[in-house]
Amino acid sequence: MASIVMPRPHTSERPAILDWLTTVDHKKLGILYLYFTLFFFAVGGILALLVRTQLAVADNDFVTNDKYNQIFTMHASAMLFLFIIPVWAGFGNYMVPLQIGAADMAFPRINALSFWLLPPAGLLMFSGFLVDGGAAQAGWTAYSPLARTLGPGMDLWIIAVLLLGISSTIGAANFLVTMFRMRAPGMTMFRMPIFCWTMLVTAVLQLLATPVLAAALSMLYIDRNFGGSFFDPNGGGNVVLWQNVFWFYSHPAVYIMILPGMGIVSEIIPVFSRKPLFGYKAFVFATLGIGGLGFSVWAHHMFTTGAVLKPFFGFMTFMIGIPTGVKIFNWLATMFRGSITFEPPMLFALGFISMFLIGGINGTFSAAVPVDFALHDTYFVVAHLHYVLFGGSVFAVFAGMYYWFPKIWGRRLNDKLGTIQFALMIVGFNLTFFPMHLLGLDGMPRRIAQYNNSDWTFMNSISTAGAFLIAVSMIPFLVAVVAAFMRPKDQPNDPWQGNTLEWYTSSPPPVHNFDDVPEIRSERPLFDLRHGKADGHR
Ligand code: HAS
Ligand code: CU
Repeated sequence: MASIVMPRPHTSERPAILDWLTTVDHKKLGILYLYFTLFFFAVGGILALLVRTQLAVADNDFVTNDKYNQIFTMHASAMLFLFIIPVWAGFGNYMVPLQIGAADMAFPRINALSFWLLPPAGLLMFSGFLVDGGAAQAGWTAYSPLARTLGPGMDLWIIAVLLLGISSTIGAANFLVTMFRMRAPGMTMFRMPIFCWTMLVTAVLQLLATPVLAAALSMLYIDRNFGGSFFDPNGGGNVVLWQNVFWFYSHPAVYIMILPGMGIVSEIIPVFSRKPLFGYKAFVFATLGIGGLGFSVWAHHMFTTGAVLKPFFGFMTFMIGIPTGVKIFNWLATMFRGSITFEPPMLFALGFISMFLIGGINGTFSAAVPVDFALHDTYFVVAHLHYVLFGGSVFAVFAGMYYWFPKIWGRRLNDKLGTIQFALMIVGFNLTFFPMHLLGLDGMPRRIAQYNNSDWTFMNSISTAGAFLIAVSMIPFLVAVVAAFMRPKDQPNDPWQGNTLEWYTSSPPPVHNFDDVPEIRSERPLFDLRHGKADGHR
């Protein structure tokens, strides 16, 4: 069968800035998402350094309690809502249409709307620092009754998170329709790249869970501004209700934050091991399994309220380790006897697997109810969430950056700088977060501005030093990016000998993505082409 010729849209001659502001091209929107989210990664990072400076030693008074609460709340809110969740929409926007052989997303204008909801949300959330009483300070979980009583910064936070929720809901619908309706001929569902599958399941989770968050936030807004008492026992409300609705969204949301990262790692491991992904279908079903089980574990955040069915939620939480374990096994089996090379994308992918494994297993500790009663609200949980979210998600973001940079920007990031960044980051990361396990076991509570136990100073100062090392690890990355942009675009279509369709077209791709799409006979169309198993223009 010959290759399929794609239609070409017109290209327009407009000022570049106008072009960026009005673009509906999934690639440009993807790039805007990446710029936006990396900006908030930096903002969140600076707030984290403030948190760590305050906690470096016992009885520190670098910031007031009140400021501290704002800082840690806005740190987490920026990292989760303005960085990790939308960064996947960024990679997804750029890569999903390319990987399935489409010319764009299904609804390009809705796609632009999904992106343009983010900047006002970011502005609103952070403008809290300018109003009376300061920014939100009830944690990213906004627990009531505390969240009912705080100043207007809390309202700004609620509206911002609502906007972000709308953005991810319509974005999710767009991804689903794109993957269901726009696949190139021959690209069956079970030939879609794993990254697309993880975006698909993520989109389903977003579509089902985010409206619940929107409802929760609306109730909180009504409680705060219109005399509601959803979460006020004095008016017949229930504070645990907030936790139920919040976690019904936010536990699935932790998989929203990790699944696409797992997808990226699953793209990288086979390419740099020169082997097909071990157990493609098992991987897809494991992803679906995590998605499904993800809705039945939320109450593991609420064991200590005593108001949930502990054996059920404990058991389900253990169960969710199984599909995740399948994935770890798949990645290891893919590497087994492969001819592995250690370019930066692979280093970050390996960092992901090892660090996420630690985070996953220490999460399972808290699934055991009696253990959770000891660990809940201690630094152990903070260690867990950072091993999965930084050791997992953030390592995957950088894996994806190094891997797809040549495709997106036509230039390759310097390997040496990437290796240095990785080395600094993994050391800094473990210095920062490993001691938190020990502090948590020793009973150090989380979400405190000060501790007056000088026994905890040693571990805390190591942790603070590690945080600054993580900050330093961003320098080689920035240097690599600047250096790359100072060179002309020189990347071939397929610099890594990839497997998936995005490597078929030029780097960066033309506006219409593909001049033609090769025959697709497996989940590795480019491998098939290189080995003469399919037709294409090359
Ligand atoms: Fe979690 C709290 C349990 C995955 C993020 N998690 C959090 C918070 C965040 C977060 C942000 O059950 C704090 C929220 C807050 O601010 O209060 N989590 C788990 C479990 C998994 C898990 C069981 N979490 C994630 C991911 C996240 C994330 C992914 C984001 C990216 N988490 C909890 C619990 C709490 C919690 C409690 C509440 C704690 C508290 O008290 O507040 C699983 O999905 C992890 C599965 C992965 C593995 C590793 C690979 C599996 C293999 C198979 C064999 C492993 C076995 C386990 C048989 C398990 C290799 C061995 C077990 C032993 C004990 C040795
Ligand atoms: Cu959870």
